[in-house]
Amino acid sequence: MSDYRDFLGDSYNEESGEFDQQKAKNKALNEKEKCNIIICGASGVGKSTLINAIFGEDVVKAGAGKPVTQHLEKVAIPEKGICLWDTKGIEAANYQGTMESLKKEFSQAIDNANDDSDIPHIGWVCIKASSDRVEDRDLTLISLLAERNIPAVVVFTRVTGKTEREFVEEAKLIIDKEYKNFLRGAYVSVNSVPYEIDEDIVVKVKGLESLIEETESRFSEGKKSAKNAFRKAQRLKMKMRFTAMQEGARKVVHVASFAAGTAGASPIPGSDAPIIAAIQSTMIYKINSEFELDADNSKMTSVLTGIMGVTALAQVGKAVVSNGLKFIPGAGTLIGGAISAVTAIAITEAVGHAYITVLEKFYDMETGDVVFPENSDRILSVFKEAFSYKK
Ligand SMILES: Nc1nc2c(ncn2[C@@H]2O[C@H](COP(=O)(O)OP(=O)(O)OP(=O)(O)O)[C@@H](O)[C@H]2O)c(=O)[nH]1
Ligand SMILES: [Mg+2]
Repeated sequence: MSDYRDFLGDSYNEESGEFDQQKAKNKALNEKEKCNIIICGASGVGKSTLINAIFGEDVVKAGAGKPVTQHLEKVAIPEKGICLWDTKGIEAANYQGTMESLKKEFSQAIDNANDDSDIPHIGWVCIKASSDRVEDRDLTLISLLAERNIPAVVVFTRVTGKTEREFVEEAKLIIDKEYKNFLRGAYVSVNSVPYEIDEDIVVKVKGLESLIEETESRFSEGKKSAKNAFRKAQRLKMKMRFTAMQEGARKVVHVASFAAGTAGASPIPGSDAPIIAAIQSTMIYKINSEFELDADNSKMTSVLTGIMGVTALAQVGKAVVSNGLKFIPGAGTLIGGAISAVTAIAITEAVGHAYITVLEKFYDMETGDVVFPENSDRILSVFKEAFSYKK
């Protein structure tokens, strides 16, 4: 675990005592657990529709698509902790040429990756169930993932009736001939949007939750944090999302408290109160990002000021979060100078857990989002009620 310097990074300047909220916020976002998913399939099979159905309507629009190469596009959405790789332009015409270049581009992308954070953790191969047959290109796509040992799920899209279901059964047999050991039955049929056959006959959305379950079970043992990121990012199994967010936030509190302990334990000239207040503010930003909450800066300033006011760090804490205000060296004497490691840990834990309670309280289980009330006083009163630290 990291000491307070690593935890704060460049968001806190020890010399000047300046705390930069924006930097803390960015750091929180950068350090959020991430999952890379590659979604492969021919044009028009329903890749974008599927992504929106799983991760929320705004995903494809919101993510600034970065065309990496001709046939690969990466869409990074740091707030959601996901990066989507989308294959592009795989058409029936000249598919061989296309597949050759995609293979090359895919290999290069992986060979050039700096580390695990640049490699897909999981792949979805989409095949339209209203097709006539399984195409070579679909098998090639599966082979791309198999060669690189990227766990995959084959997703049959637009499964809207008996004909499609029959296609799926046949397709599974064909694919299993070569990839049974690799896929181990990871086939899911979905209908990502309601399909209207006639005015009074509509095929409902289905299969999406199964896709989430199947995907979850496919992550390799060593990819816990990618799996957590996936659990938090998907928006259909809300209980799973909420639990994963809570667990992530509790981990943040643990790490932050440890960092606060290292500040309490080291002989810092002046006082360690400002540093501890900065750690707690950073922790709160990290908890926000665990819950995918992007509250605006002015609201967060008043929330943080209020929270610091509740704790023993009142005087300094207020100074830390008021934008632009520098610390007066020795300000910590206001609360009696050095803080012991034990106290630093205990206060930070108490602040963290009370703040998690706040987000739980304003979490909407239907939409999967935290909705803060307009009035920060309501946020603070929940915090005060939950905060228990007695000297
Ligand atoms: N009924 C039904 N329609 C779907 C489904 N998936 C996609 N569609 C429709 O198929 C069309 C193409 O879907 P997209 O999601 O744009 O396909 P894509 O794979 O992203 O296509 P490209 O980005 O062009 O490669 C859209 O009109 C979708 O509404 C599905 O599961 N069920
Ligand atoms: Mg698309």
